Amino acid sequence: MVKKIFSGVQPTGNLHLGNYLGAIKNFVELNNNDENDCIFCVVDLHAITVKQDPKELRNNIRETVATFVASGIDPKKSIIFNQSSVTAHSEAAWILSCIARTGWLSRMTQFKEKAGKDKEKVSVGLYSYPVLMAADILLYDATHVPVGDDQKQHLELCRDIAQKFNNDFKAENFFKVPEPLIQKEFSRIMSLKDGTKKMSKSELSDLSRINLTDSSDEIINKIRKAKTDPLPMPSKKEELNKRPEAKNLIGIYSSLTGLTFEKSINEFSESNFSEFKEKLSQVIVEKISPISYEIKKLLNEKSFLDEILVEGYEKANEQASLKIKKIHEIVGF
Ligand code: AQP
Repeated sequence: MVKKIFSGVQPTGNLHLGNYLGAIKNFVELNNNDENDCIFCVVDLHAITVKQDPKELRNNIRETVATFVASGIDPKKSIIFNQSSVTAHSEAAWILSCIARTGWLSRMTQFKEKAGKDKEKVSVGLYSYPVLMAADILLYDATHVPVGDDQKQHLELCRDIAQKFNNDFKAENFFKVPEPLIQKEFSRIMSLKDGTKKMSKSELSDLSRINLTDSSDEIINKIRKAKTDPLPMPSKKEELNKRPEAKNLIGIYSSLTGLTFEKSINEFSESNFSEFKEKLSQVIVEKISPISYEIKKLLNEKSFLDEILVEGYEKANEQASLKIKKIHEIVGF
């Protein structure tokens, strides 16, 4: 069966190792499988749920496209486009927001985390963000959605919205109910400064994350300064449950080398963190440096990046326009 893949990344700058290991690495594998039909979206409408500087946003959109291509996504094989260019996304999001229930949205933990204590002051868009995400996916009849573990709840909401729309309008199978594609292990990369918080673009401290554009020296320095605990490296997997920072660093090592947790633990069992950190930096530099080099090179080829978005827009818009037309008919417009 052909898998129809859809996923998105926000052009909010500072794309990091968490985005790469949790999502983009998986996108590349899916792109490389000829049986898949992939769409990767730069979700700029999602980005503006928090304040963005227009000039920076424009640059970040190009940088996200450059990151996709530098990581190995082939724009001739997969559709790469910008969400705001296909107006059906905003339109479908409004229609689906009349299907989604406020009770469903108020259970979303990412909103609670991002809004923090000041819920009254965040944008309405931040609250309804998961409905727009459902529109993104459902417009293309995506069957599979590769995301990091943090997006699992939003995907469940998307499934609920699809099913309710189909039931309410007696439109059996009109919206495909998509499956999440979440890696079983290492699907949530944590901050280098706090192993209980996810690695994130918006975290103020740059030392908390490895950016995909970091130089080798920056990577080495950040890993050297990464938080650990006073104990030697663990000798058993069970020990990691109480040692979040060690678990995260070993997880990053395993994810990049393709080794299991157990094999990585055995390799460094009871040695010093400094020895492990040296090897970890080396592995990260080996993986990230070529991507970083390619991103920087592509950022000087603005017209090439813009052409990818124009071609992607044409293909995505063709599909989304057909679907939104059918949605209009079903709804009674
Ligand atoms: N720490 C992470 N570990 C694993 N996967 C992650 N993803 C993000 N952070 C991690 C996955 O990356 C994809 C793109 O994410 P996004 O840019 O759309 O937004 P996000 O999840 O909100 O990313 P950030 O870094 O946390 O941004 P801010 O700080 O702005 O909130 C998604 O598939 C996501 O799961």
